Amino acid sequence: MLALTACAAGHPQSTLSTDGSAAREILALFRPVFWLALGVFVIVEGALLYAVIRFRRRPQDGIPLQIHGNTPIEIIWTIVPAVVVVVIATLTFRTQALLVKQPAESLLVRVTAYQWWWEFEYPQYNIITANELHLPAGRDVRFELRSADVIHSFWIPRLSGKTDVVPGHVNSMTFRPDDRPERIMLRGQCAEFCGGTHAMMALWAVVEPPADFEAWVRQQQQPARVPAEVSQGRPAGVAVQTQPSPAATAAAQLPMSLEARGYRLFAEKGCIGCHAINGYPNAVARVGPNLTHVGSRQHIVAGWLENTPENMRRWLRDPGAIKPGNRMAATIKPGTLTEDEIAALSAYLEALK
Ligand code: HEC
Ligand SMILES: [Cu+2]
Repeated sequence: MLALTACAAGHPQSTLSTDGSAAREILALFRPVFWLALGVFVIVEGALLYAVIRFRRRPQDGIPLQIHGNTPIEIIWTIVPAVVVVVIATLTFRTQALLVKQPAESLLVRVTAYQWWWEFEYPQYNIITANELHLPAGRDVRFELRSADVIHSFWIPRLSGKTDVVPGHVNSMTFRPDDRPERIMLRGQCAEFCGGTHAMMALWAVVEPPADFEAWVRQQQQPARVPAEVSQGRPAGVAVQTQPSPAATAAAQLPMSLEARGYRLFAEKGCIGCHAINGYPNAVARVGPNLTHVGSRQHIVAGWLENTPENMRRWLRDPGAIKPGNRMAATIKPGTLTEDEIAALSAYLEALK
């Protein structure tokens, strides 16, 4: 079973096929250390097996020859391991020095780990998103790693080694995703046990050509979409209209779309107590993921579910069944939302492209 895991299609989390500078440096260290270790293993275990078989006790044997010490052998088994250790240490220090090198100019991403999801902030672009990390191919990226609660570990195996995310301390990580013409999705995972559903604290890194990244940035910088009926005058706490326009009066007489009802429910059901949506009045909380463009993400719930209307409804129906103990489940329980409200909220959220 263990050997079969090596056959995983596409090696989603393999450190042996790399897509970034830091992962490649680490692999370049891993290879010689692995072969050295294998050599030591074969020699030591081989000598042991040989001795056990060749000098095993036979019926006619008495007490074997008693000896004490052997200076040449002792010198050899002190010097050889010392040389091996010096070689490994030299290679390791070289790699470490490469990994902490700060590029002159880089994209800055502030990562905040929460139980059990990831927030990504791009201060140079004024973007906050969650669980889906967009990176331009061929550009240096520097990460500032912070924790909102307990110790986590940030790890995208094909891009870099893991770095602990420690409360009260800012760690950093730097690497450059390989330049490539097409867009790739790489899975990442929290690598430090952080509570009940730590195993479900994943993320997806989307490495894309610079032009695609710029387009993504422009899209993420837009405020969230407001459903037509709301923006055309159905009041939702946005603007006070003393003299409704004829268009607004006409709009007010139409039945509301699912999306527009979802928009209203987002405040009415208390979602704004935990989630931010840029452009939505008073939705600024950072207890849960920023939902401004949640509809544009390929996954929801920290990389765990594909972002489909059906999965969105499943999540809203009973978040605790999918991720036991998560903070949303403390408020949103089975039955908190009716099926009708779930459909409306899901329609609204999925439209937030
Ligand atoms: C008590 C705080 C809280 C409330 C109230 C709350 N949420 Fe959440 N929500 C969270 C947290 C925390 C997560 C992250 C869960 C995880 O992945 O571990 C989350 C995740 C989500 C996600 C998945 C986002 C993603 O990108 O992974 C959606 C969608 C969502 N909430 C919608 C809603 C809606 C709609 C409501 C109102 C009906 C709501 N939430 C109410 C805290 C809350
Ligand atoms: Cu974790």
